[in-house]
Amino acid sequence: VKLRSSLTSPFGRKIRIALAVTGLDDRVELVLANTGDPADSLRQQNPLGKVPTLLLDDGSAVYDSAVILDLLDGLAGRGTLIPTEVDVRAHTLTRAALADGIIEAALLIVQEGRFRPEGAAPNKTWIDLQADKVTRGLTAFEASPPGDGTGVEEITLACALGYQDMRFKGEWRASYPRLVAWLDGFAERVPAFAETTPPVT
Ligand SMILES: N[C@@H](CCC(=O)N[C@@H](CS)C(=O)NCC(=O)O)C(=O)O
Repeated sequence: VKLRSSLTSPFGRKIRIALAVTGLDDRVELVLANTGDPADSLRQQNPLGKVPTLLLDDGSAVYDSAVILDLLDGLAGRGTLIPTEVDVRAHTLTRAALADGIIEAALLIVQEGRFRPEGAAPNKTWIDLQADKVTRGLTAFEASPPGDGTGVEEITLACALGYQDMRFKGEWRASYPRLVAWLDGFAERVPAFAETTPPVT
């Protein structure tokens, strides 16, 4: 089994942490992908050309990160990463979706800059629309931080906060003290969090 990802993708980081948490990491080889390279086989493996993409031994691909996490949960024993009880599961997956949405909005801000034509002004309307999603999302988590679990909700939020650290100089830390404390605790419980810190790019 191969994991196509980059060292900077926050969605890929979710999978790398989940592999460590479930102990499935020795069954999966990380094969770096360059999403910007049309010649990278990633686009054949996943028509969307996105990471993370998991390649199974039969050659089939599993994506996106939420689906990969569901597969890992099944392989590790149902309930390891995602609760099985119907209502708890829906609420936990909603919180994970909120954390995913925080990552997505932050990524859209980064991409606005990356794909902005030379000399063009920043698209403030777009940036504000996305930044407000991040603010509202982090405010919601600050009001009720996750507990001390290591499941889909906690892993996804940790990656969302880690992405804020990487791309926005950790500015979130001044406004969300409970999340700072929560992330410190998560990092202590889950060594894979520090081990997957993105390289400075
Ligand atoms: N919903 C997807 C999002 C994955 C995603 O957006 N990955 C980014 C890197 S962080 C990517 O591959 N971007 C390249 C592209 O969209 O062409 C997931 O959870 O896996």
